[in-house]
Amino acid sequence: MTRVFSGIKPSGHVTLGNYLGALRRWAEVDQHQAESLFCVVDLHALTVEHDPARVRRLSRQAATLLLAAGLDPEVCTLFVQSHVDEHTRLSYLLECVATDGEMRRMIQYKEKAVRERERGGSVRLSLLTYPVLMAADILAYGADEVPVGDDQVQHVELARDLAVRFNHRYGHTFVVPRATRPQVAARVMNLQEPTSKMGKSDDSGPGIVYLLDEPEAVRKKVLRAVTDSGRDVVYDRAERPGLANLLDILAACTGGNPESLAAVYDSYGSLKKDTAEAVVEVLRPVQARHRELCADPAYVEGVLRDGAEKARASARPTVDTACRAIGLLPPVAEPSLSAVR
Ligand code: AQP
Repeated sequence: MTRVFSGIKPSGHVTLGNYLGALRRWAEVDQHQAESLFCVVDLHALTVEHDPARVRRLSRQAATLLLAAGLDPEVCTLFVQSHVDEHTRLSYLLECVATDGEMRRMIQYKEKAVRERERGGSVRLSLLTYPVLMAADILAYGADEVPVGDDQVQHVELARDLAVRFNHRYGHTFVVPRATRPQVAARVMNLQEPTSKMGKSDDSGPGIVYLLDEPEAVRKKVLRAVTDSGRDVVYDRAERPGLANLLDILAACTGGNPESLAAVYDSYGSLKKDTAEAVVEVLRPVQARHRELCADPAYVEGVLRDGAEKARASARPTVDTACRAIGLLPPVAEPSLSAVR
């Protein structure tokens, strides 16, 4: 059976981009078609300036939202990355296979390093190396597929490269994974800056729709989305990015196709209005379920505890094999009682 792994980083409130690009597919498709593991990748949230209490809060919230979005712990494994030591064990081994140049080419590193410097902070070493940790997240579970939005495809390609290199040098150890992307809304853009991705750790603003936004806030943000100076409604990502973003969002929310939807509209106003309502309707059941789950935190904790146990059992054999393959001595077993006597 195909195995799927993916994760979400508690670096901010979950956005419509996260939902349309990743979460919804995990819940509606992946968990039913594959042996699936989904993870709140909290260690990744420590790579930039962070508030410890906020990361804990956001980790709980992300896990609750994954369940609210429809992940079913009866059919998939849901857990928190830092609860499973195998991720960091394997990450170091993969750092011994990755190169400095490879890390410095990562687009997210370049963009986030600039942003950290602009905010007056320093760039943490972990921001450079976290794509290796992400490779470990994926390879530890022998995942065949990694469903992600566009922005994470480069990192999954790195995981592929490291798997191939490790296998070549030290013997076959890892499954070589591949990224899968949604057909529409693989990169939802900021409504106010439609040439930039809608990012959860961006300074919050009217261009970002959060999964827990009230309907009125959603309507306001979508109705005020920056569009282009033209009047006709056409789908052209390069020349009309604001319009294309709205058509992508509408298509993703209604199951349509952005090009065909463009032909249905003759004004920006009606497109915005329908898009706003479509988003409100998509978020409504997720928000309702989130409210129910918030009233039962013990249930969420139980899911995460059981998930971590299952994840550990699943990752340990592969990580142990990788340790042996790369040249580490197996730990010396406890002497048995009879041998001591
Ligand atoms: N704007 C987006 N459109 C489509 N998919 C997106 N994803 C993120 N933003 C968009 C996908 O959501 C999944 C979880 O993302 P992540 O937690 O790994 O964070 P990220 O990819 O680094 O992007 P974010 O959410 O904007 O966080 P920050 O601001 O901290 O970088 C992934 O599959 C991602 O592709």
